Amino acid sequence: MGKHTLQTNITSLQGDIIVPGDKSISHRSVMFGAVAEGVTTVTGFLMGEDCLSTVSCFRQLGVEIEEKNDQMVIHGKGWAGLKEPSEVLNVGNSGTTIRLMMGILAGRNFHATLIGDESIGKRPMTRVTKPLGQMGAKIDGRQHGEYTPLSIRGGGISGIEYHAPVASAQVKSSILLAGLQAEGITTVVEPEKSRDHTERMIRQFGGTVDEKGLSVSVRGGQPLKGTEIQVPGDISSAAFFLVAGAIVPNSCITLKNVGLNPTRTGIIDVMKAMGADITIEETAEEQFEPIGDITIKTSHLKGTTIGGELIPRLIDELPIIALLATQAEGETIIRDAHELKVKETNRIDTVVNELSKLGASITATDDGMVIHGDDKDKFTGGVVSSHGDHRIGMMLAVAALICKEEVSLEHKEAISVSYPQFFADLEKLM
Ligand code: SPQ
Repeated sequence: MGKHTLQTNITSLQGDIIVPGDKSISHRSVMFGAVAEGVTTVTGFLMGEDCLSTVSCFRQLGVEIEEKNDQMVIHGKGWAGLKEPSEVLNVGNSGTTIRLMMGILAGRNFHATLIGDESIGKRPMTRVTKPLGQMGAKIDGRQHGEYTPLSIRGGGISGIEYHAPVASAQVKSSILLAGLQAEGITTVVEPEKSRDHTERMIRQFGGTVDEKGLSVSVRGGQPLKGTEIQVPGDISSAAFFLVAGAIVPNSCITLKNVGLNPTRTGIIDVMKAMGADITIEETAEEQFEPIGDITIKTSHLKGTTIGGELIPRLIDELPIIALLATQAEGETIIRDAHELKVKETNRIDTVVNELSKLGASITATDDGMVIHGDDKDKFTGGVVSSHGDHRIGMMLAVAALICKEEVSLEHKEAISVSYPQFFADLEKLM
């Protein structure tokens, strides 16, 4: 494991960062490319460990995927081109890989076993195994299909109308991917809108999808055709620099090429409400996914309340938003965020425990946290851990920038899941 000493006492961050490719879109580009007919070329693919797990699983399913310079080239042969894997499929740390791949495998009449790392072994899977089972797939796993290892034999599935108990793009996408192979129409109704990359991807591959409010439907049996995908920068990765720029004194950072899909931009809304000095220049017309450059400067911040429909639009940014709130005047309340408990770690506990070690005053609640601001001078130093969670690791590296004393990070390696060059990019700004 080893401890990594983080940069502390930083007095200014200045410069531009080209944000690496969006993780959610990179996963989906490979999955759709694999089941489409013909060649798909993906530019700006995120070479992070999670997306590489997706690539290796689909290679095991018989799909030819080439890495050419900064492109991934996928030679899709349609749904029927997928073959029974001879070995277990290992998704590593990636919840997106396992849940979306289950939706694809639900329509395939062969057997597959799926495993992941220790964190994946604790993440709930009946949220997808139950609806996919209702469609007709045969799935089993530890605790009646709740935990890995999972085994699946798909094929002969029928469309359903599913009212999802949680707003989850992974649940929605898994059911839609099965629905594209099912008899009839498949509909998912969500309690709140989650990220819509799968819906956009279906259209990009020449398919149709009907969206009415919180309901999304697909017809089974429609052909998908290989295409070109330009992956925008990941707003969830940009988020660490947005917060760093807002809280480190005398800073001005421009984040280039960031995806601005409205189902993902909750952090921008929250930062503006808190008084952040943030400007956005949209550079690409809305087509497949909107893109732009974001500039952030240091400013005085005030506390806010975050809950309701905003939560799915910033769920992965809540750890870094919690840090931001420690530097705001007054109290910030995060609620309706139970889902944080079932991420790579229980992100309510890991955020509260690790930030408390550095001097923050922050309290866990059943569905979020309460952060008491005005801690600017309270941030000292200490030994903290990512607990194997990439977003916790990067949040702590940003927290260290405003610490007065030494900070060491345990399990730094987790950051490679979504942002392998994170520390190199951070150093460019110093
Ligand atoms: O893939 P994984 O491990 O689930 O990754 C995370 C992350 O922080 O990178 C969540 F832990 O992102 C999810 C996100 O929280 C990625 C995702 C997607 O691509 O569809 C959707 C969200 O999860 P969910 O459970 O709300 O659908």
